[in-house]
Amino acid sequence: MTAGCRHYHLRLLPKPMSDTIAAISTAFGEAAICVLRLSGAESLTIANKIFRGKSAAFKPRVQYHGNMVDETGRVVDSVLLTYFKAPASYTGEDVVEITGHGGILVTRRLLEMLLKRGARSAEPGEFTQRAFLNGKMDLTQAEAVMDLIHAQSELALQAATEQLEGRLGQEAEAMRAELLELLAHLEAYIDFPEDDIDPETGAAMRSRMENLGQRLKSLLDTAEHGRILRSGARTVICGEPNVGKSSLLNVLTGFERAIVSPVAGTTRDTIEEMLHIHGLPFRLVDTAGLRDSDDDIERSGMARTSKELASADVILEVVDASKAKSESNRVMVSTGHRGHLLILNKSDLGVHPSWEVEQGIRFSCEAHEGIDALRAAMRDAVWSGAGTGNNQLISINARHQSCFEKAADALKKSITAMQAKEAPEYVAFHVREALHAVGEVTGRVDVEEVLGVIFSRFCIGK
Ligand SMILES: Nc1nc2c(ncn2[C@@H]2O[C@H](COP(=O)(O)OP(=O)(O)OP(=O)(O)O)[C@@H](O)[C@H]2O)c(=O)[nH]1
Ligand SMILES: [Mg+2]
Repeated sequence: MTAGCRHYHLRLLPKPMSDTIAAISTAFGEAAICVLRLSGAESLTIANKIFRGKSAAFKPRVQYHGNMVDETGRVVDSVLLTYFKAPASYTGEDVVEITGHGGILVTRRLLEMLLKRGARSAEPGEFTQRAFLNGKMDLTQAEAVMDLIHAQSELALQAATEQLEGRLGQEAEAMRAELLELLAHLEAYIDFPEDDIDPETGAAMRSRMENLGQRLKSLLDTAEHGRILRSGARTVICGEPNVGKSSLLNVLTGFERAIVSPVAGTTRDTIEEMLHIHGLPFRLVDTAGLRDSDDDIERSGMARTSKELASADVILEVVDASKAKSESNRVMVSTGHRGHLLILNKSDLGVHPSWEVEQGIRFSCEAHEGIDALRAAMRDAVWSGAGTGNNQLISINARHQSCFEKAADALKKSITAMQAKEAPEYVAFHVREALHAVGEVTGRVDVEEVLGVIFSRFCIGK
């Protein structure tokens, strides 16, 4: 994508595609090479205005060596040029890729030269947007490009790759096709108002709708995994002062991230660090110890701790297990939280018998004991479904979630309407709503057109 990847986002509104766009596609900074990209009908003409090589004719997908020269005839860089002829290119338009030397100044100069010769500076995501608008990929794939770039863990990368290959898009399209057929059946009844939906057809349609509802549900179930893969599982370390919370953060991250000291109340503010465990991203938060205190700063630190706990996916409750369990040892967390893990720290000093009844992980920051068990427990706390089911690597994002929720809702209404023997128009209205919502996932909302195609395959009365 363009340099400035961090600001990359997809713009869904169509923009004029008649012009030729140019951008630096590699990251900003010094590197061995840089890649500039042009897309649009004038790509080759514009590039050729400043490219001086042995050949004046460019075969697609062949690299040509030459010099880039400015308007005074001075050589700016020696480059390789590749031409991709429409529609066989990333964007579906004529594309030219120029590989130059990756100096900051030289890269900028090359872009300036292209802009001077008639290209427009591309907006963030515009190459991918063109690919979508030209039908080279659906919306889920365009989003996967973004996920792929931002992926920071193995599983996130794998999920993005699968989405880029079109797994989610195919599932959405299959559901859309099913909804279209249902709609076609319903429309046939609408066209012949004297016919009621006969009970057998009605039952068959209802079971197809229920089946679709199940498929929507299993996709919706992947939303949580999707959120965790994209932004990390929020993991809060909490416990009384001085039990070893900051030490735990340091052990897990592998460096001295937080200050550790024998003085209770050392950590006043929340400290965050990202780490990866078994291919999953965790956003680890070390917090101020919870205890009664008159100190204002410590109290506001504790207020933050409570706030963090409210939104945590995983809670690592640390206790000093070398000391007897007391009421105050375990005050913080209701063990009803799905991701609650009890860490019996300081086990190198011995574990007091009062802890033996607890389901905790024997741990020692000092002796590095229990790390593997903790890592496995953390993975299981957020990724219980991994390795099972067909949707294990489909992990929908918030936009997909909202579309599928709308679809599931509309489908439920249509099932209720069928059960209540409502008029077919009424059932069809909700099926159409579901169809539209599923279509939004892949960006296919030209429902009328496809309806025509489906109808043409049906004979009257069916
Ligand atoms: N023996 C032993 N000492 C530990 C262990 N973990 C931490 N400590 C010691 O316990 C003390 C407190 O550790 P911290 O990590 O600062 O504890 P904390 O829970 O972050 O404390 P606050 O920030 O004050 O709430 C330090 O002196 C650590 O060296 C352990 O596993 N064994
Ligand atoms: Mg601390």
